[in-house]
Amino acid sequence: MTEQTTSTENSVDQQHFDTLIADDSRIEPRDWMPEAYRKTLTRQVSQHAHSEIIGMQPEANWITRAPSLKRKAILMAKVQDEAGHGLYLYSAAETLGTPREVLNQQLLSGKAKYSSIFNYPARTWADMGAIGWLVDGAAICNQVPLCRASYGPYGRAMVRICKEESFHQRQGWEILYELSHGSEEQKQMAQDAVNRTYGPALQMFGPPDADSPNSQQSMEWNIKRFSNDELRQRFVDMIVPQAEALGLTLPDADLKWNEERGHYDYGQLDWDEFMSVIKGSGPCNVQRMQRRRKAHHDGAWVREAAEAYAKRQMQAAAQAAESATDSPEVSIVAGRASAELIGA
Ligand code: FAQ
Repeated sequence: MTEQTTSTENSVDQQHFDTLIADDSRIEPRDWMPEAYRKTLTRQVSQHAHSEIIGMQPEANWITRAPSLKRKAILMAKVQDEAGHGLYLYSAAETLGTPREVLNQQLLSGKAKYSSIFNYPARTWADMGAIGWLVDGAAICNQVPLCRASYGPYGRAMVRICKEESFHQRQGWEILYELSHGSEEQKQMAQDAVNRTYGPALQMFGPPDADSPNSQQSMEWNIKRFSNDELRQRFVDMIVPQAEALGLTLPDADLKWNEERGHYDYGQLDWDEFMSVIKGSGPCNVQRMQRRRKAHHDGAWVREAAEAYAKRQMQAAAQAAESATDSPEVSIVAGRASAELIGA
């Protein structure tokens, strides 16, 4: 192929891609896409998958200490849902061309990021409520627009994830409601969990727009539909009345309704702390990574067994197909079918 043909093909491909984006259509794995689009999606989707997997840890820690059988069953179901989200997202990321083992290795080696929020400890049972209400709440706010992400497999995965996250948020809100309407000690425990989770939950939306290197391009490609600050504002506006309904306060002295803007103003977040957490120095970064590496190591036999089983199934299917074509009866039926196909 000459160089000229290649560049003509590239520009035709690029035009087709640009048209799909301009029409707010979907890019599918079979479609040509610019390398930078593939790269940013692989980055975002895999980081999202890693977050779901690491995000199981703070809550899994409380399964054995849930205050009742019902609470334990609900929490177990929620943590399993998060594992499922990780799996849908790894599958979506793989359609962009990077194998799951490579993505996993990026997490285990500490090269890949995952959400800052999961590097904070879950100190009391009330944290299960605060995580559900605020962390899953922030996740929904951020992820509902991602259901319309331009990359088909990501957008479709997000639809199911968001439905499950809504249940997660409700169960968290309900835990906090029970506690905040219980004894004084329980109410204090709920308030303390909210005080500790509020700031880090607001930081889940990412750095302020002025310091977000990826936002503009991701919005031009219809991956992100709103900026980090727009979604953060939406979240604050959503949780203020919910906190009132819970009878709890949000730990921000600057939080107040701004009539002119039609939104709540809120105070500065600690962005130095955020940067230190995403660079690996949060309170639980080391512990989270140690636990993940151990789980990966301990799960080696499961992966080996699953691989051996899949190989045997494939061999059995290939053998069955071979003996079926050897049978004269099948050959006659197959011959008839092909004759019908060509109209003979
Ligand atoms: N933590 O230029 P931007 C959940 C990084 S799932 C750590 O603004 P972008 C469910 C960012 O990667 C929670 N790193 O980046 C659950 C980038 O680094 P890079 C996860 C962060 O991509 C609940 C750099 O900073 N959700 O909670 C964070 O345009 C309960 C510059 O930032 C998703 O992943 C952070 N908070 O916007 C599970 C949603 N923020 O790669 C279990 C999908 C930013 O250039 C229990 N992702 N960074 O080195 C997104 O929407 C976006 O990727 C953002 C970041 C909004 C997170």
